[in-house]
Amino acid sequence: MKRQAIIDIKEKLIRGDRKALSKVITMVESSLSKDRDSVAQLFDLLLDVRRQSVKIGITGSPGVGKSSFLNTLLQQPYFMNKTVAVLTVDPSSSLYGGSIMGDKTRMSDVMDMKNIFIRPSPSKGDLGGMNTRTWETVKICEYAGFDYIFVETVGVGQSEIEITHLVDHVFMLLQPGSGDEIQGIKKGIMEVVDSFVISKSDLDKDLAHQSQQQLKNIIGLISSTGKTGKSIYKVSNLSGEGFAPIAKSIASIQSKDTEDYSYWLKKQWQQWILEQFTNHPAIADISTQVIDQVNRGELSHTDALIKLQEKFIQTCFKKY
Ligand SMILES: Nc1nc2c(ncn2[C@@H]2O[C@H](COP(=O)(O)OP(=O)(O)OP(=O)(O)O)[C@@H](O)[C@H]2O)c(=O)[nH]1
Ligand SMILES: [Mg+2]
Repeated sequence: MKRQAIIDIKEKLIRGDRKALSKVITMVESSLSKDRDSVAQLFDLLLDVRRQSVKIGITGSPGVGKSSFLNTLLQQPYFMNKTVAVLTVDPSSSLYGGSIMGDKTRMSDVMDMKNIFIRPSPSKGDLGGMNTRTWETVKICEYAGFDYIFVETVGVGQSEIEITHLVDHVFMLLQPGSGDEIQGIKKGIMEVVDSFVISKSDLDKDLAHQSQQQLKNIIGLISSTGKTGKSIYKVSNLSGEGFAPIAKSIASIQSKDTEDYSYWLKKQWQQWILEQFTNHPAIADISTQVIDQVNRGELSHTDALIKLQEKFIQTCFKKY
């Protein structure tokens, strides 16, 4: 993209032009070096723009009701005069199945609302999750001036932890009666989730209540004081029951001042180094060889690692 075109698109983006926003997100998602170059120039131009959106993560198992939850939440009166971007991180992995169409239809009530912008964000093989492009997309939406940015992501372990580096507040959705699921939530994840939501409570009200109590007990146990400040809501995404207190709590969420640039920057250069390493012809050759030797029992895995490390140092640092 020519310099002037980048300047123009920046101006449109910060005015909130949706077409420009979509175009920039497509550029962010592209791996072509010309697009990466335009994105770099654009971020450079945006450096002096100060914008802050409240960023909220919605996580939970596939099918727990995340998109339906957003569909109902965004129809609450509080959001009527707010601008909102919804990014659904779609795990491209065949294991979890793509659900772009699912997300669009589950959010059909809000899809055409003027204040709402919905965009599926491919996770490009990052299982269930966030990648540095997701972070860049969130930044771009922030520059576009949205009051709120919601990120929907399937909860598959790592992504629940990682989402905390992207948003100010994390909601985790659980199905009623998912006792085993509740027991199985790792302590680390319990700690990073800010609010829990028992969804689909219309299916069985008693069971939903039981799940809420069970979750309360578990959360109390992991905290030394018994008080965690974490809320546990109970909703029906279909009837809209239980949403008023959630909208109220969202109204009081403050955007964090400290941005997690360092986390994503580190992830970005780690990915880059890994690509350089694995795509280097000399490394590719030797790694196939050593893997074969290890498989045949001719080389120990520890020696294989040493061989690879030596090759890496020879290849990448010989100039210095
Ligand atoms: N009874 C009932 N069904 C619901 C509720 N919320 C969602 N569903 C149904 O559950 C199914 C999955 O809902 P989604 O909103 O697509 O769930 P999701 O978590 O976004 O799914 P993925 O994005 O595929 O992980 C759909 O068939 C919804 O109609 C609810 O509150 N009550
Ligand atoms: Mg969904």
